[in-house]
Amino acid sequence: MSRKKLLITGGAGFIGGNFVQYIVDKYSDYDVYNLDLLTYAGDLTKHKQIEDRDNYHFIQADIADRDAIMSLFEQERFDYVVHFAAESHVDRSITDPAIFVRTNVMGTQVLLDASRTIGVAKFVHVSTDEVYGELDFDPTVFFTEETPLQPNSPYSASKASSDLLVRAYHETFGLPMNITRCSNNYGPYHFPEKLIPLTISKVLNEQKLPVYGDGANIRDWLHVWDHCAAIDLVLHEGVSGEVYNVGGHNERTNLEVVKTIIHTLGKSEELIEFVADRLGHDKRYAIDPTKLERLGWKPTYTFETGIAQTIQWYTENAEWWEQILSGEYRK
Ligand code: NAD
Ligand code: TDX
Repeated sequence: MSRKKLLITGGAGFIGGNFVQYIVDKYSDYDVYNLDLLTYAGDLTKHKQIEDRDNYHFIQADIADRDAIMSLFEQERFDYVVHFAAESHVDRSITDPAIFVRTNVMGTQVLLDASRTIGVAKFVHVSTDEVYGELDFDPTVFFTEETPLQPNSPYSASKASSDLLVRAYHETFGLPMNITRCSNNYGPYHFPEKLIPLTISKVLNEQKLPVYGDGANIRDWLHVWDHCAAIDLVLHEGVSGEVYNVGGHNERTNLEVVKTIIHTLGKSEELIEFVADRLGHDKRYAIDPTKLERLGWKPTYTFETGIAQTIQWYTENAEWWEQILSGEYRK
């Protein structure tokens, strides 16, 4: 079998970084190209173990740089594209929406143009359950692939826009694609601005833990390695043109998540500090993953096993998140 060329965008970030390592380890017959601009969220120290492998290549580039992306595609003729690169933090999208439109919408469009012009066997667009908007607290109702898109934040609106472009390039130009919509990920190398890594790092430093509003908002947590396996399956087995939701039925209120971390690390709940709520704060996300399960996917972590593994990882790898918090990683 001939070698395959796989382009992974955003492979210096959290999920893309875990996916790069997963693929490089699993497929020695794939040449993996990690394309990343190295924004504040990108960090290559996580790839020390694989950076010398023959089947791993890093390219520093901006997905919105049309000339650079077109010439790269002409030169490399990728078989597959898995697209993670994005501005990903909801709070930042409230203070600075413009960069979210540039990266998430225009950047995706540039990649789509390059993919359809040069031709790829599959374009997998990694999206989010946040494009469906919010659910109320009725535990019998979930997001399915048929739920209408009703994004509420500038971040989710930019992701929904990119989803629609991917869909349109399939319908109009026949681009082979899948869209995955995943619930909240957690696990190793999660940037410490997001709830779980922020809370773990602050508990370890005995600092106050900011909980927005009353802490009753619900997220559906998925271990990043289970997400990687889902994307692998969709890339190879997903029916072109289809959307797949990814989630593991692990709904928790934010307060439950924070208290679990505090108790696991043997600290006091007095660290919790209720702060002003996020603007437009979505109440609840919850995924129905039946369609992906029918394709053959099943999560291996429960929230209990996954959060225990994650807390242990952050405890044992303090030098990774400390260099992020100090800004040292930017050097
Ligand atoms: P992240 O912020 O950790 O990483 C994003 C990466 O993209 C960084 O390495 C950054 O340098 C890179 N990047 C940003 N702008 C770029 C540009 N213009 N050109 C090239 N690279 C650029 O994000 P993440 O949490 O790993 O999320 C990855 C993807 O998964 C995103 O598309 C996000 O919307 C989606 N997603 C995330 C979650 C989650 O819980 N984290 C859940 C569902 C979906
Ligand atoms: O300090 C905090 N305090 C707090 O109460 C932070 C950072 C968050 N929160 C709350 C807001 C959310 O209800 O915790 C919940 C999780 O917040 P984030 O970690 O910022 O994640 P969320 O906004 O749910 O979005 C994440 O999941 C979906 C990712 O960042 C997105 O990229 C993904 O699409």
